[in-house]
Amino acid sequence: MDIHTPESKGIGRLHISGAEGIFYDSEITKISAEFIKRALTHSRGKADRVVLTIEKITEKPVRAALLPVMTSECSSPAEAWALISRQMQNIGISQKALNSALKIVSSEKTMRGAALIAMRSGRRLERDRARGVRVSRLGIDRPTSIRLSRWLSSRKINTATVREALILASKVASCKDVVAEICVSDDPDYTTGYIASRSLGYMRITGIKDRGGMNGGRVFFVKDDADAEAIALWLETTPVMVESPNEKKNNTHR
Ligand code: WAQ
Ligand code: MG
Repeated sequence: MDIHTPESKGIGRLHISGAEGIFYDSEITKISAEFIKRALTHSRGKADRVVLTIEKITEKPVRAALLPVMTSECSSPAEAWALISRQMQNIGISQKALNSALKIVSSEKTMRGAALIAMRSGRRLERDRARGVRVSRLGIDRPTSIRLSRWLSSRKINTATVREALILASKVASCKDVVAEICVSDDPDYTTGYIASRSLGYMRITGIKDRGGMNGGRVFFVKDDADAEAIALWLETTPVMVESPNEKKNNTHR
């Protein structure tokens, strides 16, 4: 689903938000209603166009492990960024790549998708820099979903925002050429973001942005010699179902 602002003078339509998932047939009417309700009450603005697309998935989804969740409390974006830099440097992300990432997540000119950044050179690798790479065709299997809801509820964070971000991060982390992700919500009131990688898991970071900020974005750090086109295609089109890591072995793909 995608929602847009009205055309304003000379600017054209702005993309407010999007959401996607893989669902069973029996869930589709309920999920569609939930998506539409979210679209009509979004904190980034009032939409005048909502586009809902429902596609049958014909390929058998590949499996990816649900990342483990932890939370680091930070009280300001500066403190959060210091933590992020430390963690990212530990897994080999260069200063150049971090600077490039900071620029993206601090910008109010938000992208629809994520930037692909080479982890050493810091170069931007995605073909369309205004749009970025939009991760899609991702879901969670039923037993994992039930267990996850229970666990998140016990920590009072069982929201669609957390669940969807965790599923997305788990798909992204399962791509072998992606080394890490940084995410800052573009919703002005959502000040918790996360960093994620196969080794780090899904690390939520509070205070990652100032309340009221219209900035936000996602960055995927990839290996410098990786095929960026192939990564983008995989993230956008390959159906992936996330499941508890104990269900089966931890797969990486591509
Ligand atoms: N694929 C790639 N990039 C995306 C996608 C997608 N499907 N959806 C959003 N983005 C990018 C886009 O640039 C947005 O501006 C940015 O990410 C932020 O998107 O555990 O709500 O949907 O409490 O605003 C983190 C949850 C929530 C942390 C993140 O992101 C927690 C969030 P938003
Ligand atoms: Mg948003």
